[in-house]
Amino acid sequence: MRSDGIRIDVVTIFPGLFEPFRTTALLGAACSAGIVDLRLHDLRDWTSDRHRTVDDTPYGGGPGMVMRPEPLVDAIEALAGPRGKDRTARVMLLSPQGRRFEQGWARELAHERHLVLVCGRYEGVDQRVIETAIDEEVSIGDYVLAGGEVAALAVIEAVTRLIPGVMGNPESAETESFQTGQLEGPHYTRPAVFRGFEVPAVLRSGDHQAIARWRAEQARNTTQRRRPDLGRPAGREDER
Ligand code: JCQ
Repeated sequence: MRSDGIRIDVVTIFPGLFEPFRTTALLGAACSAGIVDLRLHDLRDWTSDRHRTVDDTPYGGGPGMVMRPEPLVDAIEALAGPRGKDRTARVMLLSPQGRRFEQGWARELAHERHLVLVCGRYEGVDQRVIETAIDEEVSIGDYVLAGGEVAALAVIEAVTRLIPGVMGNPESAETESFQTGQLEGPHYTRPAVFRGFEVPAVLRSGDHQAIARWRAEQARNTTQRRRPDLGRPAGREDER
């Protein structure tokens, strides 16, 4: 791995789900270039019974199954060591009960050297895993997934695209939505007329100042209409 890169270990019962993301597009290139060291681990490798069992019935009854603590804690400690001040990795459990994942958190994680993402399945993981081995629980939104894998992929993509050298164009990561705290306005490419709909004339005018002003206004309007909860960029609190 490159010395400024990031190592991301994923613990999952479905490591194959991550393969196309590890080998395709910008993340695939970043892995090949050694900027991102994405390591997939099959949780069942830390089981010791003949059936490689990762789940069991819930104490107290109820529907579904719960993930057994032993394989999860063994896996996490093998990858990150015991929880405590000597641990250098951040061990995160994807969970609807977690703190909401946002761009600011992605920006922070992009500076880390080592993440361990733990994917639960079934009804959840035994609470003692969270208390003994997990550093933080992460939610990507208020809905329930069948497992943590899709949520882990969202975190991996949001974090790694911010690492210098991962995006094709280092500028576009900066100017995009949320980096500015606003939504973006519309984008256009050729043809100049599509099914009778024209590209706004200002974008074809060559007047870069006018284009920048128009884009800023579009971003402001889109944000105000669709996401009035998003604050204006710093220093623009008095504008309407
Ligand atoms: C993450 N928003 C929703 C599903 C159990 C930890 O146990 C479980 C984890 C999951 C996956 O996470 C989510 C999720 N953010 O569903 C079931």
